[in-house]
Amino acid sequence: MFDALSDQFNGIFDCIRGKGIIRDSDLAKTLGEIRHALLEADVALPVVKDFIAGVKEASSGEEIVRSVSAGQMIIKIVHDRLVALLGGEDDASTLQLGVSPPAVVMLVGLQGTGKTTTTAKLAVHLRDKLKKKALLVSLDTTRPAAQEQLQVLAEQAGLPALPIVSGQQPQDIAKRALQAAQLASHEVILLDTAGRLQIDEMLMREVVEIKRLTNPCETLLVADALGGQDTLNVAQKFHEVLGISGVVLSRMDGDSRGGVALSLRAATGRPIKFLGVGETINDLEPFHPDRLARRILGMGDVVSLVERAREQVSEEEAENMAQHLQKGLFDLNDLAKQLQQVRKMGGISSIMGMLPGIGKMQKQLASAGMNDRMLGRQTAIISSMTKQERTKPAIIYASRKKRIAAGSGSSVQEVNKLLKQFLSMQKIMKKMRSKGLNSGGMPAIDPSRIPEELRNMLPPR
Ligand SMILES: Nc1nc2c(ncn2[C@@H]2O[C@H](COP(=O)(O)OP(=O)(O)OP(=O)(O)O)[C@@H](O)[C@H]2O)c(=O)[nH]1
Ligand SMILES: [Mg+2]
Repeated sequence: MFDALSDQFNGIFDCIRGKGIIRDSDLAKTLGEIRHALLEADVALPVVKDFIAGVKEASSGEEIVRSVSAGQMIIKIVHDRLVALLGGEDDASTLQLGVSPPAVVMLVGLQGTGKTTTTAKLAVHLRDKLKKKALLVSLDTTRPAAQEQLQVLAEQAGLPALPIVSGQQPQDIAKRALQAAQLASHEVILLDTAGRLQIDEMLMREVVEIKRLTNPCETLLVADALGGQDTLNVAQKFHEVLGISGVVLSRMDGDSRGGVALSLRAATGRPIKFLGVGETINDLEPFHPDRLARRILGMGDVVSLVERAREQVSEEEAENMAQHLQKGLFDLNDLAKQLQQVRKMGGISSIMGMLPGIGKMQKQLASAGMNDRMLGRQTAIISSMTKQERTKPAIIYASRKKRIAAGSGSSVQEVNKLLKQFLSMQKIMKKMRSKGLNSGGMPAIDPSRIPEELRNMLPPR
């Protein structure tokens, strides 16, 4: 996500970071480079112009360009402007559900943008993160088997869906959904609607009518991040006709250059609330402008990283690991567990992307073979060892190495490399222990070690 843009910003900032006085010509050059980077990321031209004008105005003051840390101040200005461009400080992903239940959330959008998938993803999000019970309802009577598609997703995720009554019209299904939700005390109703071509007046009229009937708290447009300028036009049109409250941007896992995400707010005046980042029902991320801006600018996103660690690694698991390590018992089972934790948290590149100032190092690590494939291979190597070998790696001599290599589809060199890596980790753990430091498995998940200002930003456990 945003890799190319992030690389460009890193390069641009490297040139000004340590600078004291910034001359007008330096500022003009920096602004030119930012403009170029944004255009290359497919950000809409008027948005780019506005952005550059805003940064220029804020940076031109005498007190900034002549200050001792002019470079840093300009970086801060770009950051703040980027946050504003993405939707401001507000936590946009908070759904407005504050009416007497059931709160209706309606999803609309062009054909194939991901409405049905997003409906299921949102229900999972509501259930798992907000502890709210949502009823899934498909109003798509246009495409064959569309209602069944939602039903299947609901079943897979163990979510309630409104039973299908064949032949019923969308308006009638919506009314039935309202009654059913009241009876079964569902707090939220998620309405998946039929995909439409923009020009399809009849289908447009249908959503307007359904909106009038159900009075949704949220009318979310599901838009495709890969659609470029078309996506922006569609969003404007939907907003004009229907009045949307926010956008879910799907396919952010594809090779979107980020332009749509950066232009949508300016184009519609409506916030992006969630990002779709894959095809499974868990692939939905709340949209946080400030965190995303930091990621784009290579400043890291430690808050999301800590949250992800909390979600993926239970407190008990972390506690067990820490105790084990404190006793100086770091063995290959522990290494396997740590590799697995890294994978659960999205893999090396995803974690690296969230750490501050890691841009260049990420490339070096990747070229040294530190990547997610390596994680998989190392896990396979450890799985091919016997229980005894894992707790006592010292017994692994040549013939055992050969067997392990064959069993894991790797080479003896790779087994050697892993063992060497393990030994140096073990040494570090021992050293830390002798110095009385807690070497704990995943430092990020021990709340007492998170700086207070970060802790305050986290949701309660
Ligand atoms: N990679 C990726 N694929 C997605 C994402 N969201 C949806 N898809 C895929 O896009 C395809 C279409 O998704 P649907 O949810 O059926 O789209 P829809 O808008 O309901 O389509 P219609 O009802 O036909 O208009 C499916 O194959 C989904 O798995 C996403 O965030 N990333
Ligand atoms: Mg659909």
